[in-house]
Amino acid sequence: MKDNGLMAPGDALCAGCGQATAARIVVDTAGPNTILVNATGCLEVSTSLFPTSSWEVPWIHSLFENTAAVAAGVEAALKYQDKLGEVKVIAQAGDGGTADIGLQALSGMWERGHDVLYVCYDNSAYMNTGVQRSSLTPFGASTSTSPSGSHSGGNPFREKNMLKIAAAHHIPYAASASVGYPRDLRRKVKKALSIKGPKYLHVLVPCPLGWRHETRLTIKLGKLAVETGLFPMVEYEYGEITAVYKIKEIAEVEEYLKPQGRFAHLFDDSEKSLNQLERIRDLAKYNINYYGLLKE
Ligand SMILES: Cc1ncc(C[n+]2csc(CCOP(=O)(O)OP(=O)(O)O)c2C)c(N)n1
Ligand code: SF4
Repeated sequence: MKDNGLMAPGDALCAGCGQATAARIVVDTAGPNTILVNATGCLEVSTSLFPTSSWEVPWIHSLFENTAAVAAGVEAALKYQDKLGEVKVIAQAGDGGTADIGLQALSGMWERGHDVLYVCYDNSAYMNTGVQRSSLTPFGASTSTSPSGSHSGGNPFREKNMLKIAAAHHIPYAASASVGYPRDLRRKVKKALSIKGPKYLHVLVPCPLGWRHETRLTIKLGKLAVETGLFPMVEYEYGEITAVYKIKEIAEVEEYLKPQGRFAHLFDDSEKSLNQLERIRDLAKYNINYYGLLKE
């Protein structure tokens, strides 16, 4: 895949960071006529170490709470200058910045119909501040605020469905993607940017530090999340499902969970862990049936 170098090398993201690869693909596909608005989080702090910047396009750091509002303001200014379309606006944030802290500004931006692509890099926790649980942390994952132990099996809650929340705003395009499928991600970015109005991309980005997996497994885990049915790749247009990524052969959830230290406690053969594993298998089965993920 050609890389235009719009996210320059030399950032401070961890080796094997899924977010680094996904962000590079997003900005590279968008091209040089892009303004980026970046919420706080790993991607922001690791690419803007004063006095340097990794970004070869105009880039603004916003707070968590107002990322979508800042992007909406940039869009309005471009509209006033008659430059919208010629220049694209992309907002980007982690799952904490998107599903928790920045959600109300995001909802407002969608409702008002701003011509902005919002990208959520979902590494499923607040990684930058020490792996605290977010509302997108999967059931059973051990984090610093949902640690596994004798009285806890990790995160007791099921994650929010951010894609459905986006689709419920009847925006022109909302899709999920995974860094495990870079060509598919590139296609979705192109498609989103060809559509006028608010667009949302939810990208799964495995994080070796928080998921506690070997750095070489990032892309493989990005694929297995999809192949197990735990992370369905779905496209919505104006609130309706228009495409689903079909799986040829369903992978076992254990194959996905075992290489990740955050799920290590689920393999101690206790009754509690076996029940939790069964619940995760059920979540995967639910997605497979609900979205019709299996290729016939
Ligand atoms: C309102 C607010 N609350 C908390 C923080 C502290 N903080 C900085 S980065 C971060 C975690 C970011 O998590 P996420 O958005 O998922 O991005 P990641 O670092 O995982 O890529 C937090 C909580 C902050 N900067 N502002
Ligand atoms: S902590 Fe995770 S998301 Fe943050 S830079 Fe490291 S690998 Fe990437």
